[in-house]
Amino acid sequence: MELQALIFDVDGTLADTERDGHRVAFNAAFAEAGLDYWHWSVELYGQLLAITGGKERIRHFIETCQPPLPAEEDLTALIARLHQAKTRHYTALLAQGGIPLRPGVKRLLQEARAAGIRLAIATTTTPENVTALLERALPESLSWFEVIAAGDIVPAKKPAPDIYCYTLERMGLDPQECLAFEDSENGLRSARQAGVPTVVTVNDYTRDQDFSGAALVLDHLGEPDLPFQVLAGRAGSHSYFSLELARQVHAQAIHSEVEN
Ligand code: XBP
Ligand code: MG
Repeated sequence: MELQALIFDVDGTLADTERDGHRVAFNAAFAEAGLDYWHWSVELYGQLLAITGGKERIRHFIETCQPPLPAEEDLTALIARLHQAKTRHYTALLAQGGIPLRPGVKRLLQEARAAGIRLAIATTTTPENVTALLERALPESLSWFEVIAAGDIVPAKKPAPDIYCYTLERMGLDPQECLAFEDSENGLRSARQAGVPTVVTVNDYTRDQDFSGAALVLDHLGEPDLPFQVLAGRAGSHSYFSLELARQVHAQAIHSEVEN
């Protein structure tokens, strides 16, 4: 099957948004609500990232760390209120400073688009967050993605395959006609369970996770003057991730699935 589309995760993949973006916004929301004892350090946040989705992550924190809670408020209402504030802080933070796209992302998007390869997003994050990121980092790209599947649009978040299944259905594509880009084990599991071959670009929070089943694992997509490092899989003589390499990795992945 020919490669028809690239499907991108957002957080950690398009941009390094977690440590200096989402985490900071969660803490700002906690402080604003007067929850003085709630603070997610860089290290604690790394552990909390095992749970995808901001609302789910707050609930997990409450259940496992048992921080002091404000009296007389239903837990679901408290979480919803904190998460709304967090989204406000996060989108404001992006609008002010912006978080740059990771190496090679813009170049690959442009190359794919010029070649008529279809583009989509499959993410756990809230839709406003995707818009805020891209509006600042690469505004024209918002119209390049024919599907932006985000947040609560499916009830089961990554590592469940639902967000990828939804994206594939909307695009009318077979999973084997696509290549996914993820940065985490949860994201990889989501894409693989949906049957989509997946390239992983790791970051500081995800570097040591289990990426078995990935078609290729890199430190980043690379640029002509910033070669990537191959952490698993084969990239031949390539030193940055081009559409040619995307086609090659996709073909290898399909071929090895047929063999296994
Ligand atoms: C990203 C996430 C998101 C963000 C927070 O996972 O887990 O929850 O951390 O976003 P992935 P919200 O990259 O695998 O999609 O607070 O908007 O949920
Ligand atoms: Mg991610």
